[in-house]
Amino acid sequence: MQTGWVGSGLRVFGWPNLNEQHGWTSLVVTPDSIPSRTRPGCWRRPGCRAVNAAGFEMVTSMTPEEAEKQGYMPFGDGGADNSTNPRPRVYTHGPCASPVAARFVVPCHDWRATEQGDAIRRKLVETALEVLRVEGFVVLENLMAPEDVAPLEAEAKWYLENVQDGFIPQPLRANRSQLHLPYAMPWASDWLICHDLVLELVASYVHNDLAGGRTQDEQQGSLVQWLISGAKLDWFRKPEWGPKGGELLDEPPTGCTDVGTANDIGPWLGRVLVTKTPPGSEPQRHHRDINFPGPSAQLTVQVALTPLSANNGPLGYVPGSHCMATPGYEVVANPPLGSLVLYDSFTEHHGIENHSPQDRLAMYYEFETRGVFGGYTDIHFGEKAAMHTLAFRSAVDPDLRRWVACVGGST
Ligand SMILES: O=C(O)CCC(=O)C(=O)O
Ligand SMILES: [Fe+2]
Repeated sequence: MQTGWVGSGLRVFGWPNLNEQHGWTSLVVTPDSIPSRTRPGCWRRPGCRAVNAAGFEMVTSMTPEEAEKQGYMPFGDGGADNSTNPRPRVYTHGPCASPVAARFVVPCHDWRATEQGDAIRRKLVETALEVLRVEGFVVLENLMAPEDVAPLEAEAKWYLENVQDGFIPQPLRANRSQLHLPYAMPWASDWLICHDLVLELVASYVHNDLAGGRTQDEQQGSLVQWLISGAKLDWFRKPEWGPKGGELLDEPPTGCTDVGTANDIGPWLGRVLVTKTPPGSEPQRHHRDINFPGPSAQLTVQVALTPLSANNGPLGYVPGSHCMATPGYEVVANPPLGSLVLYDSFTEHHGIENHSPQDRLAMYYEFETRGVFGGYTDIHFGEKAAMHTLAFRSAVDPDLRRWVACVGGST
């Protein structure tokens, strides 16, 4: 645990408790209150620590079979939420839909009926960006044609049941698993991974470049400054919080993403995965997918492949938690097929229980700035997965970077 003096003379003990309400003047934490990450949590043995050159704790990379042999559990304990006091939930859709949840949903059906540059599209971009910035996630309802998305579920099912050589399914919290998708049809379709609305939102939203060239301690120090300053997203646009030149920026260490180059800022495509939540899966613990370098550094896109219902394993999000709000309830996003959910990976969320008799499958892809610690090694998803990651990036990044150049600095 780090201790230190920062800013206006406040004593800050480690990383403030991200899960509890706190005032700006009393940031006292214990190691237990540091939220654990999802992705780097695979195969963790208590007491066994290895850190990379930026000071981030690495996890063990191995196959699920090896892990079982050695008695490792995903996330140390499986990652299910055993709390007896769950947060109240509101639902965006279905029979339990609540009017309270309407503000997280942007109806995007009209996107398909209009052209680039149309005023309707401009309005949709503005509205979705505002929801994302204020709430830390946004539901893009009916953005894609359900008939285009529907066939993907069977494709994903086949792919999960016929794991290809060089790919390894890896566990997530509470019985879920994840497999890297191949750069092949239908996953490589433009309408799926290069959607103009998604890319413009990513380019406009993702602007936290703190991770570039900084150690974990440096990122933590900066993030405390951010908290003290009032936790506003635009703080990260200040030039002093841009990437820091040096070896860590030139060659991000293992576990930190090497997207982009040392001379560029803003987002790039990370990985493209499919996630399975089997029937009977328990709710996950609330978590952030990344802790450092805070919000607007990584944005995840969820494309549900199985139609979501209230209890077949959709995700619950804590609105405003990317900027440290703790509203005391969560929003379960269960929109119709063809909808997307975009969430800041720093927003608190969790997969909720799957009480249906079927697997719930979803595609995820994320966008991130250089240096963000995700904890993955290149071989985590199998020795061939990295090659497919690169192929996805070469397809998506040129379009994305055009958007970055176009909207650069927008708020
Ligand atoms: O259940 C899922 O689809 C993903 C849940 C999740 O948030 C995670 O494992 O990080
Ligand atoms: Fe997650």
